[in-house]
Amino acid sequence: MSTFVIGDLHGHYHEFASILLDAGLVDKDLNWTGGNHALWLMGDFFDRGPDGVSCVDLTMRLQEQARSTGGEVNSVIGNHDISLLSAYLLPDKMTDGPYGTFLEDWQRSGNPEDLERLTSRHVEWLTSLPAIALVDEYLLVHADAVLYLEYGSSIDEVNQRFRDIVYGDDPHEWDHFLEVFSGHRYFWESLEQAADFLDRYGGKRIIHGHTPISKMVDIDPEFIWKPLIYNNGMCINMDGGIYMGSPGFYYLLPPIEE
Ligand SMILES: [Mn+2]
Repeated sequence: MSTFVIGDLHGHYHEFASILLDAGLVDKDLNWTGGNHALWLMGDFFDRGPDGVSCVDLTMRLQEQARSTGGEVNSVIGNHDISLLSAYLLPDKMTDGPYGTFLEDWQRSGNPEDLERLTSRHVEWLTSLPAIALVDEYLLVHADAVLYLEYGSSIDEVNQRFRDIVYGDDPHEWDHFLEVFSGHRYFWESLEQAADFLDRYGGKRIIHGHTPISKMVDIDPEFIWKPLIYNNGMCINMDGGIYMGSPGFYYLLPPIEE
């Protein structure tokens, strides 16, 4: 059994389908052919791109199909997923920031069609996604940001806190959450910060998305077809920047030898 990881999709459904085909996880009709393999997404299904709802629909359908063959499809939740949820769940409440309501704030990078097509079924699925997952000694988080540490000292605690916030309707809590969830480069800043993060939550490698690789190193997104591995191999950035022109890619988690 192997684990495949795919980074931030941002509504790029066709690229998602191509990556899945390329990985051999689906057939040409996009039905699961991954058997008992696992596939993890890194969150940020929405915004900056044309069709986030179809990305989620396909993921949800593959999750069902994979279950029936002993496989697994899952995702950690991203800040843009939370941002869309805020527009759906508390559209008219005011944020603390300069842009007015949660709906107006979301509209700056959101696709109106996604909000129109979003159903309670999608919302239920999105709100159930974990913030952090430990998969074969790899610690998966969407963002390379410090916020997780603010919300708990164990994986279960952080996942529970995330859920409490999205099931709640306190605009200040939502607002703060969205703000700290948009931090970047926390692991890139220092190897110690990354090591402490692993000490806190467990695992031997951090896998994240959220910060396009071209914003860390000087490479044209069109030529990014593999993750950026940094901090002596401790950190793996999966965000090729599909919305900036990267074709996207999958990463097959190698066994960790130490
Ligand atoms: Mn993000």
